[in-house]
Amino acid sequence: MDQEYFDKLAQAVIDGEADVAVQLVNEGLGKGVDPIEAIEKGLARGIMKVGDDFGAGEVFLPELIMAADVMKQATSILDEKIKSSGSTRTSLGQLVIGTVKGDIHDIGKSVVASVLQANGYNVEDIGIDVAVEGFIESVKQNSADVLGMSTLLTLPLQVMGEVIASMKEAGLKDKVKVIVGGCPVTQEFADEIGADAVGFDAADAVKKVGKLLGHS
Ligand code: B12
Repeated sequence: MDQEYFDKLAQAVIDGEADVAVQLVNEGLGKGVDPIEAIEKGLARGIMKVGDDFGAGEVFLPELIMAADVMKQATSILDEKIKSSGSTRTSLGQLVIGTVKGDIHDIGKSVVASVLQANGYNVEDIGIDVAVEGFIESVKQNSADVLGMSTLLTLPLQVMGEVIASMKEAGLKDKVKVIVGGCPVTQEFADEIGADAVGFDAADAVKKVGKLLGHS
């Protein structure tokens, strides 16, 4: 697909036009567009623009919510496509992934979950606003090889450190690798809290999880 197509996708998010976005996504899939490219080159550019304008006080929360809803509707179609593309392989490992307590952002985390699944991992997505105990329980229940935690907000960052401390107390940290991600998460922060890796986007997540589990 050409740049004009990705620009139209971004614009549909900026304009808050769900019908247009869904139509464009379906048209694109019909023409063989790569669903990850549609998210990263199209929809994500749109939502980042709205996010920057929101940060600058140029757009307000209702518009941000509307744009996020368009993004969510369009990505859910693409997520299904991404997941189904990897469904026939044997599992390379079990992951648990969630957004930490205090944060309800789930678009990026869900994209990462779908892309990891498409790349051969079993992924248990435990959702948003997950407390320390929620992560620990799910890691145990799923016998996870890797735990992924996401946050886009500054305040809930500390929860990531609390989860790792709790994993150490429960004797889980030696067996389970931890990868963290989201826009405020840096390599320095990951090192500070004792995470094993940080992923900056979905492709990076696949690369880093592969490395953690010795697949690459
Ligand atoms: C969409 C959005 C929303 C939507 C969320 C809808 C949803 N269902 O998720 C809504 C409107 C609900 C929302 C609400 C709020 N938001 Co908001 N939101 C955004 C926005 C514009 C885009 C986020 C997004 O979806 N990006 C697209 C995806 C694809 O990218 P991504 O999330 O970064 O994920 C990628 C990587 O980070 C990475 N990744 C992410 N997670 C993980 C996890 C792992 C394990 C790995 C390996 C990688 C990884 O891979 C992903 C794929 O490439 C951002 C702007 C920004 N710069 O991020 C603001 C932003 C995050 N929001 C912000 C704020 C302030 C809020 C609110 C507090 C606003 C308010 N006053 O109520 C509330 C939060 C309430 C709460 N308690 O959580 C601020 C945060 C500032 C800060 N540093 O704390 C931002 C930065 C906007 C801004 N410029 O001010 N928001």
